[in-house]
Amino acid sequence: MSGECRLYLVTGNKHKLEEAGAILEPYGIKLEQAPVTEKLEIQSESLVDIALYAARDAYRRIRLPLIVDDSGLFIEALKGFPGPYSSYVYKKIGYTGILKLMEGVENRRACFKTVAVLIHPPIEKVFIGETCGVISDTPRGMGGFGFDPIFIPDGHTMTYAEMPFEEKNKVSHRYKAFSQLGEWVRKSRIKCL
Ligand code: ITT
Repeated sequence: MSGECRLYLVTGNKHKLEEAGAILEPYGIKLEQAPVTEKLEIQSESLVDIALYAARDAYRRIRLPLIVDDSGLFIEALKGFPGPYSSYVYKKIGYTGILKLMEGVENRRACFKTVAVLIHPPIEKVFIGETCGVISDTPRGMGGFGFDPIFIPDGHTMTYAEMPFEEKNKVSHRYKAFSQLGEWVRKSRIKCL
């Protein structure tokens, strides 16, 4: 790879774009919002399948080197719920709904996962990041987005939403997936726009 590399993120979520963009910057990658923001979301238990399907569909439509980020919160006591349904569940019941489901539940273990799929034909690569921790008893913090106010990553006392942007971006599931992606692009010989 030489010079700057421009890649497109297919998302309607500006927080994802900000976080992933900041993670990829040190790798010489400029992340831009793709000209399509709607992802085709199939129903599946697998984030990898959901992300791959959405990425292939988006590529057919825009024909630009792109990334799809599909993420989810997997709560052990709820058998992995909301997992692949996180987006829908967040819109319907939000984190307060999740806290209600967790009332009186002692096991508060949970993991956030990000699957980032890069499509740059003929290349198709999948990068996975996971950060585990616990669900807090009450929502805390104003930063971040989604379920951030109720997730405390292992080794920390703050929720993601209490952490400064840079700190969440050093420990998060998204950081783990996108830093692998950045590393891979840096080492590869893909041609960039
Ligand atoms: P796009 O599909 O347009 O990219 P989305 O927000 O719908 O945006 P997902 O399908 O990946 O994204 O849904 C995952 C949901 O999980 C999302 O709506 C958030 O509520 C939540 N989520 C994902 N990443 C998160 C993070 O870093 N912190 C907190 N919540 C997150």
